[in-house]
Amino acid sequence: MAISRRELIQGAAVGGAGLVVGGVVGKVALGDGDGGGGGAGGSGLSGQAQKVATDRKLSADDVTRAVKTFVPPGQPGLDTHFLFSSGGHSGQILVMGVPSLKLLKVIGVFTPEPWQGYGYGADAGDIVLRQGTTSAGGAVSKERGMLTWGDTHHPALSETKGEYDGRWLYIQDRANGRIAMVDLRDFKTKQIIDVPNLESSHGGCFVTPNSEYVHISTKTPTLTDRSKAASALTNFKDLMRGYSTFMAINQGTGRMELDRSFQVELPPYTQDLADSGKLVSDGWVFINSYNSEMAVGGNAEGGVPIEVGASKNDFDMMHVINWKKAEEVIKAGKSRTINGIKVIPLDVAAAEGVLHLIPEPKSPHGVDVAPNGNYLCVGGKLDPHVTIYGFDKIKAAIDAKNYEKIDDFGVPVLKYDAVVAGRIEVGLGPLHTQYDEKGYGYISLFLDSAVAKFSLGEPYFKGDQAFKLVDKLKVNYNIGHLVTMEGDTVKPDGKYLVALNKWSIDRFPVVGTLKPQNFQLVDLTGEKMEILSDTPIGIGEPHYVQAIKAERIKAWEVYPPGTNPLTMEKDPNAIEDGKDRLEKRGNTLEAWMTVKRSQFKPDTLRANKGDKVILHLTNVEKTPDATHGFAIPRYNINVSLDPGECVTVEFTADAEGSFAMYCTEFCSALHLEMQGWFLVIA
Ligand code: CUK
Ligand code: CUA
Repeated sequence: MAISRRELIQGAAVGGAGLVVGGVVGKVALGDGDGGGGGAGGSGLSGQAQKVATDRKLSADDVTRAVKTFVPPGQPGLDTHFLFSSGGHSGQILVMGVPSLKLLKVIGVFTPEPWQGYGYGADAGDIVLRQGTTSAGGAVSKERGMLTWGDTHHPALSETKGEYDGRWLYIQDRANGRIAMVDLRDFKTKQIIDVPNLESSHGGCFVTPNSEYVHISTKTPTLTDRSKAASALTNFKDLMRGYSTFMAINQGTGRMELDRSFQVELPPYTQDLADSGKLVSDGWVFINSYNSEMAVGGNAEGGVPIEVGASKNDFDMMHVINWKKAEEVIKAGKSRTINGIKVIPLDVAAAEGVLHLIPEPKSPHGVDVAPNGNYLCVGGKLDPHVTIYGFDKIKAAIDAKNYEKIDDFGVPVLKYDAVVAGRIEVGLGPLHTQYDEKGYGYISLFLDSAVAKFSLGEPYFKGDQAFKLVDKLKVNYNIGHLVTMEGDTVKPDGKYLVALNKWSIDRFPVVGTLKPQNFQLVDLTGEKMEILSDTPIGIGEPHYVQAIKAERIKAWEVYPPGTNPLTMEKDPNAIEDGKDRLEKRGNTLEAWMTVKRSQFKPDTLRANKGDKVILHLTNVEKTPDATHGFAIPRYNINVSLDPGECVTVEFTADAEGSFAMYCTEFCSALHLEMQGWFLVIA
């Protein structure tokens, strides 16, 4: 099945002419019953159900689809999986149920989130957002002020032995090269780190199989000396570098620890998607790249646009990193500390066998490791094939030093023919691959607006059953990522796939000029893939999603009394019911307040203009869902207090007047009475 480089280039040219294989198009059932079942009359329904189906013009197929995805009132357990979706430009994470695709939660991450009071009023969210702007890497951000926006792309659930364990969730900010950690006990963001030496990011996040590290690498390379911007593009090769970052995870808290983290310096290509090895390839990570041409654009200065310059070569380079070896190199003291993180320089990485490169066809996009850890599927983007590498072959080529050349940066490039296990023509614009438990891969085809299903090789399929296109499904439209249930763990859970479509065009009512994204739920249980539902996403452009079995999530319903969500421990300023008090010391007003149905105690706060105000608020409720809010109009203060939660708000009373502080959650029949006065006296 291995194909020589010459054949490959010729094949790509032919394939580029638009040969579409398979041609299985999902038949869309319209209201008039052309869905194959001849209207609901053929459905075997009886009585009232039949009448409703007929009245609503639902075909038999529609009824089947509805039955497969319906979650009846009061039966949340019928959603068997959770989706954790990036929110794209919203800087958030969306949590949805599968198969209903109902939205369960929006988690504020890089963007203030008003309902949860995330980032309004010196509460935990505010602290996290602030730290996420000014932590180690944030040189630019420190000068420019607090970042209140991020572009979330790739969520990563924590893993134990290559399976999701439901403890933590990480996500990266593609725009600013930052990474965040969410605790799945309370679904709240606990930490944002501005990763040193990353101006932007793409590769990652993903965790290593036992959550030792969460990985994040550069997108566009970073200028290594900020004072040399004038020659950044003319001296690109010397001044710019990529970085692969291994953020060490504290096994108790899930937090990332910069002093145990490290980076591997990379050539200034544009590093793209990345994935972690698992099982046989545990200890390794793989990062795609494009623009190995190092095109810099400059169309106004006589140069060619980046899209042209970056598409010149027939091959780009996959980066193969041995992180266990990298750990040894660091232990041996061969790293340098740059901006607060240990970095293995490019020449050391090459010399010590930490970094190898592999040619990959034409500006690829996703690299995804199969459940057995041996196959790496690369989506060609500009090449109509999925190229499947074998880790066994990669390992053998590294051991035998089977190099095609040493590149300009001193990094050995493995022989392409020696490491490819198979190539399958799948269609136009292949991007990302997911897997099921039977040895099939599912790859998204952006240009074809389709999902292609293909078979892997041994041990899953042998002989002519291996590396074959077996099904193709049209989706609506222009699919980016896709996700199968637990599809990038060592044990995928089959059943469903969700297609994350960038364009929805005619799938939803017109809601103005910006159209929703379209999540399409696909049934994988039959011989042919089949679309079950469309769900509009109207809050940013999700990129990647991970799907986890619902039973793995063990979220809390109430906090133990007085818990500070930042530490998940009892806050020293938390109080019990009846222990409220108030202190005025010089220019400081400090209050320990209780919050419960339906009053704040104390409910009157008197400050002098210019005073520092410190409010410790404890929600003393123990009832699930008994959340209260606390808002002070005009002061932009708005926090949410879940049952048991303790939050501290600090600000300066700089505007005089009377301000009616109030509870923002409709918590009881006397919710409207849950208010008080904040008086600022000149
Ligand atoms: S990228 Cu968005 S479609 Cu950031 Cu994962 Cu491929
Ligand atoms: Cu408390 Cu409304």
